[in-house]
Amino acid sequence: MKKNSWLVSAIGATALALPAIAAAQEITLRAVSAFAENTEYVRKLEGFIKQVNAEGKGSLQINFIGGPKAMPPFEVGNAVRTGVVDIGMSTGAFYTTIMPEADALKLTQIPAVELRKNGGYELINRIWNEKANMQYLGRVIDYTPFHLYLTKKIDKPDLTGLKIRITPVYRDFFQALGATVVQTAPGEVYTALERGVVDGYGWPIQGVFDMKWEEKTKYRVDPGFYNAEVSLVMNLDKWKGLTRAQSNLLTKQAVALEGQTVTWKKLNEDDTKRQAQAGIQTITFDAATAKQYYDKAYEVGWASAIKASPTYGPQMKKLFSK
Ligand code: 173
Repeated sequence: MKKNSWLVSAIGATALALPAIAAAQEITLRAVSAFAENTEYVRKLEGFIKQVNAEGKGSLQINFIGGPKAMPPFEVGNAVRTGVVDIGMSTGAFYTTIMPEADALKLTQIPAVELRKNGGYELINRIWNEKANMQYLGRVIDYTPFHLYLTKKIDKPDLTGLKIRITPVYRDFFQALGATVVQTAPGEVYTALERGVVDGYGWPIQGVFDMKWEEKTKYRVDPGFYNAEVSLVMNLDKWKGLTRAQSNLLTKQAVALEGQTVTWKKLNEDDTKRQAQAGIQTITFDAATAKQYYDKAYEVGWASAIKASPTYGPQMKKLFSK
């Protein structure tokens, strides 16, 4: 009885909604971010969503659910894989439990715009499709190195006796330099510094101020290394269910977003100055030591990527390196 009356009213509602049949075909994708709402990453994501929603009226809309308050950062990848959400903005380091290859995007030495042309994106999507049930849509940040930030001074690249906050991005490199490592989400860095649980942390050159880490940071070690990666990924089944017009719109706006990644150069310069103004001192090494430090980051990074993925590691190295 109940079921039938529901059916009848459902039919009634459909009949009433008939004039709006075109609107009924519009789909709304749910997006989450592994990074907090007040970051530049989310500002870029919001710009992307605004463009998609403006152009996708009647066809495709994106609803931004939120950042780490809505979903723990290290769970975003899996939520995209399983379809709990449709689109995630995250970094490969946050979903290495799905596939170790994800973290290799930090090793790209050529910008995303070129990876779209040299076969890099085909390889990425072969891997992301096959191993993570994800479509890789595009990169949000480029041209941006990671750095080691410290509360204690060092005079050579030796981290013996220091506890450093990491994610998989920095693990092998900092361990190779002798550090004891502690993995945390970005949201836990401030407290870890405050309580002396860590003597430093890895982070890109930009964004230290978003969570007030300058209050607890005394030194930045130069040079930076790797290429910070934050990207948009989408559930593969959802992607395959899109019409050509819908998927083209997402690709077009992802390409447009990548076209804007040059703005990171300016953002990075601004934050470098701001760090100095905030009293963060720079630790540098002599030229030969600096080169060794930088080269070691890549040596260790690729060695571990290839060990974790003997098939795809070498292919990624070939296409991602200068
Ligand atoms: O949390 C991190 O330090 C991290 O892995 C990361 C990756 C890309 C951008 C910013 C942070």
